[in-house]
Amino acid sequence: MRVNFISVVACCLLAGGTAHADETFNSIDLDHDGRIDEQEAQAAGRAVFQRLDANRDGNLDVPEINGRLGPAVLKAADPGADRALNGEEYAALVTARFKAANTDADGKVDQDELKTLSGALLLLVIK
Ligand SMILES: [Ca+2]
Ligand SMILES: [Ca+2]
Ligand SMILES: [Ca+2]
Ligand SMILES: [Ca+2]
Repeated sequence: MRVNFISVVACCLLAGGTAHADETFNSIDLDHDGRIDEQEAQAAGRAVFQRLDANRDGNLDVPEINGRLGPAVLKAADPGADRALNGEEYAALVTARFKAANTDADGKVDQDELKTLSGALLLLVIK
């Protein structure tokens, strides 16, 4: 009985998580083909960039990034080493994470790919 109860709870939690993920997915998947192409990822990335750029100077500095990216990630994504990401640097990061998440290299990230660790890292920069 106890095992059954736990599996029912786990089932509901998973279902809830999926419903939320679908909502996010749909908002990024602009043409609703069930997959995210690089253009859609970049459009979502630009929206995130604008949302995070509180002082609208075209750069995300460390407080604006607000823990979303760790220091090592920021350093790697910031070849100019000014400790801030401009739009171009941020777009390059989105591209890199998009490619990493698209494990079958078919040009699109589907829902299963988005559920992987690489997919989670992609979501961090586009939602
Ligand atoms: Ca799509
Ligand atoms: Ca800024
Ligand atoms: Ca920079
Ligand atoms: Ca794919």
